Amino acid sequence: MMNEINKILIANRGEIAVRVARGCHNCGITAVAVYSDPDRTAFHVRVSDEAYPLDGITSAETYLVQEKIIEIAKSCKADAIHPGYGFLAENAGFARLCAKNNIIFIGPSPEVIKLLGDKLEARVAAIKAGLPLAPASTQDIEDIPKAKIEAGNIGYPVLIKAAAGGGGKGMRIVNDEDSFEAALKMAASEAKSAFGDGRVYIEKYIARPRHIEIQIMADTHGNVVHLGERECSIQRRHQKVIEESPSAVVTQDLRKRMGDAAISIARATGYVGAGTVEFLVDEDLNFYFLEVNTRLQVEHPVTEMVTGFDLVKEQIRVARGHKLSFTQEDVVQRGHAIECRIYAEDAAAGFVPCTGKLAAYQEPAGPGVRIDSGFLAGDTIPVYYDPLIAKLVTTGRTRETAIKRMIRALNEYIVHGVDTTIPFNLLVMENESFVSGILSTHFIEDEFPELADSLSHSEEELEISAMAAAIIDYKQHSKITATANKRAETGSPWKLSGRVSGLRKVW
Ligand code: MV4
Repeated sequence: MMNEINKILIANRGEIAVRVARGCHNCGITAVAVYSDPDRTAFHVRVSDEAYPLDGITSAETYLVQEKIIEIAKSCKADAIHPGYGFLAENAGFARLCAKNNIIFIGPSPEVIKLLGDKLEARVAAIKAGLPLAPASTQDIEDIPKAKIEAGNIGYPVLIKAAAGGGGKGMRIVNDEDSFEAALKMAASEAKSAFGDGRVYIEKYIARPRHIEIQIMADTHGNVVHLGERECSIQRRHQKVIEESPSAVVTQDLRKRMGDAAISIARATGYVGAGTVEFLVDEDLNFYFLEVNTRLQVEHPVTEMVTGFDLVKEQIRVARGHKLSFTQEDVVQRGHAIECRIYAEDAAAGFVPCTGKLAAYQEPAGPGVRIDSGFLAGDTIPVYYDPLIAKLVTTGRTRETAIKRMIRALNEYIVHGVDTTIPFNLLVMENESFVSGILSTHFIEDEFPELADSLSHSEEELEISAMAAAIIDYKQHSKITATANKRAETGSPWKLSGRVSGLRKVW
């Protein structure tokens, strides 16, 4: 059952589209880009062999329109679609639509995407596969008195999670029985309006956990392997900022147990392709299953750097129906890799996007430096999408060397025209707790308490600001032709939107 793949349509933009195009070229495959109006001259378009317009501006008009992408794939005779991450990557309906049109979707089957996308079903699968989980309610909550009894049995504090959520969306911590009922109702109604699915469940709240995930790869011949862990504890608003492999706390024994657990759920669900099994690790190094991400993740390069495998190339092998190019015995983590995400954001103002023109842009290089980026000097970072500019990865024989190289590379990085998270990343690299490997998902609040206020912007506030920034950007475009010059005079539309007013710079 070999599938011929000579041409792949990349249904994404930015650094991941560039990364996938490189993977295609490493396999001798033609890479096809699609692009929105603002991305017409983007780097991902330039590195691809063919490119087709999606005619529109926002994600909802372009990268998310399944029919447009399928239409282009058919007319250019692409054999497969790689979704990257975000957009259509974990969309079971899109994977099904690809199959219906005889196009290979590079990822697991629609059934597996759907099953693991439902956090309650994923939990059931994990229990069946024998994975350790935090104590939790067994089903979604229907009856409030019953739920209260369950919460009491689990023991406060508990965390209410949305079945359709994931990535931290729609979660609520409840510290005592008195606040339980109101929190439950709020969580359910938020989940209903955010996901169209109000099902929620209760889990024991694990205090100060680390977020450690296992990379898995599975082929269609029954081979399932893990490629060790990534520690992703440093995050804000459930968005990761810095990731590394190996984790400072994972021993060979813990790695084997977490890896075996990840392989078990992959086998139990019939997983195919690249995936990530997320765990929380508590202060006593107990680990608890969280969820499975059915995509190639942003932070996959740290795994590539310590294992030496090209994950996109392996994804393509699997999609072709070939066996993985290696077995579990071949997987050895060598040295250390750290990734800093370079966002066009003002970290001091609570990581608010700060898009605009990269008036000057020069990436660092040298021993132990890898950069996956989506932009070139002179490019404008559009307001409409994720403001990730690049991922800076450094490696070394030891964690200490990787950190030193990261400091050197961050200092070498030249970005003029937008604020970036480079200064914040530098502060972390020089932070005593980070250097000692003392991490938790509360790292940023703990170590940078002055950011706490601005980090508590609600999802709603951020969304309103994003809309305001887009409107201002649109107006600037329609009024004048020399947008770049105008933008230089007026500054970032995010700032004009008033989002950052009243917020204080802390460095
Ligand atoms: C938790 C938790 C504590 N206890 N579950 C957030 C993302 C989503 N995948 C699950 N998350 C959490 N689940 C229990 N039972 C704490 C978090 C959590 C978190 C997890 C990983 C990375 C960052 C986080 C930040 C805050 C909370």
